[in-house]
Amino acid sequence: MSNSNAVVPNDLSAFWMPFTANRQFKKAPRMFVAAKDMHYTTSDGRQVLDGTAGLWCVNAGHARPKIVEAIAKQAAELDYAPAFQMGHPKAFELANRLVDISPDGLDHVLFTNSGSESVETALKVALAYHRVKGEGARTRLIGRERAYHGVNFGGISVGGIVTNRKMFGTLLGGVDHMPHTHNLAKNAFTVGVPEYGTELADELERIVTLHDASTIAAVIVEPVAGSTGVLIPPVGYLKRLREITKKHGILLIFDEVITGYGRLGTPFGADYFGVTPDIMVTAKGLTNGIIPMGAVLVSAEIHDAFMQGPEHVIEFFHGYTYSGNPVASAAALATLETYKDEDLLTRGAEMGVHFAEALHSLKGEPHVIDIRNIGMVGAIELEPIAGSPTKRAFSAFLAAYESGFLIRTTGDIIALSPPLIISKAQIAELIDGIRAVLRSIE
Ligand code: PXG
Ligand code: PLP
Repeated sequence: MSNSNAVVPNDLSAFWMPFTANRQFKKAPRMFVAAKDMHYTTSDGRQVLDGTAGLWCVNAGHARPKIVEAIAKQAAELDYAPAFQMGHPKAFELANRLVDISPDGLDHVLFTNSGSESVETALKVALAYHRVKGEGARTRLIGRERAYHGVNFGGISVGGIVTNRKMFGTLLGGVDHMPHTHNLAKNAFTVGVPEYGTELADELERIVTLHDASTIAAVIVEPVAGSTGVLIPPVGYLKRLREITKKHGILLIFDEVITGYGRLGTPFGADYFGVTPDIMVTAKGLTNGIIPMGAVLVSAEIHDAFMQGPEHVIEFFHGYTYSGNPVASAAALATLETYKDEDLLTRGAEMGVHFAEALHSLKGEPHVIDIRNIGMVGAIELEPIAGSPTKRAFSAFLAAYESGFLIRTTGDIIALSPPLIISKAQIAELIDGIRAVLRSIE
């Protein structure tokens, strides 16, 4: 059965939804049919305040005119150009703009279509880099417990979320993991960056000693672990990782799929923490979520290592049909312009202070065992219902949706990451909405 004009589809069975409780959803669907600025419109005509920038990606808010217009114009002018052995101007322009706004030392860009593809690209660049340098024994990849690096095989191998890994066999070989840095006993209710746990970075030294540096290609971390529940690194932790990787000739990859494009109140997490990686993985906010696209930035040293041999030979055997797609490039350029027009890459620094204050006012509300924040990201960790983990947070999600707020939950943690255009009044509205939800659920 199908009815292409229906606002609400009449048969939901064909679409196997991603990361969704499909059977439960299809019994009581939640559908968005429109969006503008800070709000979604539901299929039953209600306005929902977007507390999560979609899935952490709509940083400039919804349906921004410059971006919408750029897409329409580009689609009519040059819809597609082959990505391999051909070019089009906007992909080059975009790469230059990205190099301009990213930390010094990241000078070249590879385009992808998602965060997951950006992660795979980064891992492959790291492995191939050592090989072209004559250090082909450096094949190990080091990730971290509780990390999310997308859902492809490389990403789940270096990732540290058990449910995303356990069904899928042996994954990549030669991967090890550092411990995560979350510590409720020591750091609960910290405002901003937590004090305790810097020495956990030294676990990397232990892993290097175990395997020998000569076997390790790269370390990949999210500057702030997002998907797993907003785990903010202890003070000095990322600097320490940088020192250790540099000392041992190991590449440091920052997965900035969430922390990139203004989320922390700085253009990138690297800027916030004053640590420049060798490779930076981005996606999401690059196009404001409107067209799938990712970008991986690499140092000149990495890029230049590949630029050898006969000039007619392909230097790196990797790429996607849609790498640097013209419409995606146009969307990204218009997104970066919108960020610039409205200072959105740094607006979170000031707004984050109001956001933190409002968020931490939830301390003492029912079920709340931790609150944490950085830039325009926040998390409220709830005491799980004994024997039914995730149930309480999911009830909060449903209650929030019913009362007009989109929040995100992972485990028993509520994560917030509103569009960076949010006003002070809307921050207050969102937090008061969550307060009411916490008081209403079991
Ligand atoms: N790396 C990081 C750090 C991410 O957060 C990815 C890679 C993968 O990106 P793609 O575009 O392939 O999904 C992500 C994505 C959530 C949530 O609510 C988080 C993500 C995606 C969907 C939901 O926590 N992160
Ligand atoms: N599978 C097949 C059969 C293909 O021909 C291609 C690309 O040509 C792919 C997968 C990869 O698709 P993409 O380049 O969109 O990642």
